[in-house]
This record gives sequence, structure tokens and C-alpha cells, in this order.
Amino acid sequence: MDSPALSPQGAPTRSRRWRRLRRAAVLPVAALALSGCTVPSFGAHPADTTTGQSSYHLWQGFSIGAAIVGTLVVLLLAWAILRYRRRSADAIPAQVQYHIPLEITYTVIPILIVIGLFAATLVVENKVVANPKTDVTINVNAFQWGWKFSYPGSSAVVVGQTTQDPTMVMPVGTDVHINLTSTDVVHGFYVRAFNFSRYALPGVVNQFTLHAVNTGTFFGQCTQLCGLYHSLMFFNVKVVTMSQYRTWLNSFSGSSAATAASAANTAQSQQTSSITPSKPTASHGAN
Ligand SMILES: [Cu+2]
Repeated sequence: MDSPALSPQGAPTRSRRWRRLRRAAVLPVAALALSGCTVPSFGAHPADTTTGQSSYHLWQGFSIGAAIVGTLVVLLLAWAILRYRRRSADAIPAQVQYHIPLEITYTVIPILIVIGLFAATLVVENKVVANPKTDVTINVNAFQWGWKFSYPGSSAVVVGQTTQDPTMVMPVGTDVHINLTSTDVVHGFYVRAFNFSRYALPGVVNQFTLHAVNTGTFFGQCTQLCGLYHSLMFFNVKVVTMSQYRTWLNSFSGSSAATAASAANTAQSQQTSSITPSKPTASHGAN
């Protein structure tokens, strides 16, 4: 280690100060890199529904705004600390107060930022809770510890509990109206790929609309601690084309609901996710 380069008065030289600054910069850069801060998603999912994408873009806007404000604050702090540091034992910088224009500036700018964030949030929230008219409706019923998906106007019913992971089939590129409720206790309907979560409440029908933009099978789960086998309360959402959806619905005609549910569960057991846990030994009542 080289000895500190000192000026004749004993203060560090300019090259020594720059070396210190470079070392100080390593810490925040390493913190950002090691925390897995990803750009441009900032750790969120781009989403496979229109409203999920709106939430994703809102998250990006918030993150970029926070990064800009945070950087500005750190730079101002560093500037104030370095520029006005004590340079000798008996000298202090000039003391200034009541700078009205500056105080107005740093009061008004944060207020404008909060108004902007609030307005953007309001726009996205209105999109998420909108319920446009549509011909496709699915009734979702949560129970300890499974899910039942029924399709009004059709005999299609899919029901499954714990490790059976039932699949809710829905068409892509269409508004799908969901009526969500619960038979017993509070459950949570959560699909990560949709950036969407909603309570399933007994005695209450929560209504919302999902508009998938991509086909595929997406993982869902209950997000409310609802009892012994809450941790096994998974489901899948399978998004297919409209023609595939119609074909799937028609495959239930002529069969009883019970047979259809059984067929759906059998089909579903062939699509279960690779992270499905082992089935519990106890049996549980379904709704
Ligand atoms: Cu649960």
C-alpha cells in the first residue's frame, strides 16, 4: 500500500482525493449489481394481460422516477458534503437561511411529483377495475382447498383440490368476465403472469375482467392463509385461441356436470406443473 500523498500542509493531494472518491463509488455500484436490479423490468413481470401490462408500465414509471429522484438526492448530498466540508480547524462555511425561492422550489416539485404519480395510478386502477361488456363469463369459486371454474351457458365445470391443480380455460384476445367468490373462508386468486390478485370472499361476488394477450398455461395460487392445505391450493390458467376455447366448451355438451368435472380433472392431472408437491394423506371435503 502506498503511503498517502500529502501536500506541504499535511492535507491529501488531489490525486489522493480522487482515489478515495473512486473507492467510495464502488459500494453503490456493487450494491446495485449484487441486488439483482434488472432493467427495464425492475424485477416485475411484463405480464400477459392488458391490465397486467398497464400495471407493469406503471411500476416501470415509478421505478424510473425513484431512480432519478434518488440519484439527484445523492448527488446533492455529496456536493454539499464535499463543497462545504470544514477545511481548517477554526473556519466554518457561511451560514445561509430563509432562501425563499429555493424553499418554494423544493416544496412545489415534490408536490407535482406526487400529483403525477397519483394521476398515473388512478388511470391504471380504472383500467384494472373496468368491466366492459363481454360474452365470455367464468364463475370462479374458491374453497378449502381448491378451485371450481364453471362456465354460464355451458355444462363445463372444472373442479380440483390440493394437488389436482384445476385449470381455468379462457380465450386469448377477448375480455373475460370473472365472478369470483368463496364457499367458506377468505381466499386469494392470484396469477403472477397477469400481475393480478383479488380476494375471494364468502357471500361476496368480486367481479373483474381479464384480457389475455398471449396463449399459454399460467400458474395461479391462493394468496391468503386459508387453512391446513392452503399451501397446496394451486390452479392453472390455460389461455387458448377462441376456436380452441369453443371446441373445449363443446366437448362438455351431452355429459353430466359430474362427468365433465371428472374428465377435466383427469386432463388436468396430465398438465400439472413440475413443482406440484406430494399429495397429502388425509382427505378433505370440497364444496
Ligand atoms: Cu389459501
